[in-house]
Amino acid sequence: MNFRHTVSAAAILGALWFSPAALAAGEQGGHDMAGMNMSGDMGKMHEELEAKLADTSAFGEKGTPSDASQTVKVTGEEIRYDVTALTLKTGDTVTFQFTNKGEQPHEFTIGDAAYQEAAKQMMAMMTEMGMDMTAPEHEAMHAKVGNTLIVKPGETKSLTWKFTKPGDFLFACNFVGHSEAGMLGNITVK
Ligand SMILES: [Cu+2]
Repeated sequence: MNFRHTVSAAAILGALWFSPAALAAGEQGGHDMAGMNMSGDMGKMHEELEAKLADTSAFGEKGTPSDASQTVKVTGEEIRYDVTALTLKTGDTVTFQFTNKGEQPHEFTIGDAAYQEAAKQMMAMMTEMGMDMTAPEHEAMHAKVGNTLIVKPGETKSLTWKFTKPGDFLFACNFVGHSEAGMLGNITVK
C-alpha cells in the first residue's frame, strides 16, 4: 500500500464515519477504490452501526483522567488479554492502560454485548473495504466516544471511562476473529 492510497482510504473512512450525507455524495462522485462504494443495504447498515457506536449510554461515558480512582493495566498479545475479569462499582471512573506486547495491532473496547456486536460488524465491514484501522484519523474518531483504544505492537495507550450503570459488560478486541479467539474480558459493575 503506497502513501497516497493510505491517506485517501483514511479520508474516505472519516467522511463515511461522520456523515451519511458525505456517504451519499461519495456514491455520486464515484470512489474509484475497489469495494469502497457503499450503496443500498450496505450504506444503510453502516449508518445504523455508526449510530449504535456513538451511543454508550447503556454502559457509561468518557471519563476525566483526574477523576479516576484507579488505573487498570492490561496487556494484550496473540490472542488474549492478561486481565479477564474486573469488578467495579456504579459511578467508578477507571483509567485503563493498555499495552500491546503482541506482533499485530489490537483493540481495547469497552461496551455491553450489543455494543461489542455492533463494533465487530463495523470492523468486519471496514476490514472488507481494506481500511487501515491504525490510521490516526480512525483512532481520532474512536477517541471522541472514548471507549476504544487501537494499539500497535509495542505501544501503550490509555483511556478513562466512567461506569454510570450497573451491569455485566465486556472489554474486547474487535479485530476480525480476535474476541472469538478469546481476546475479551468481563467487567461486572455493581
Ligand atoms: Cu486483537
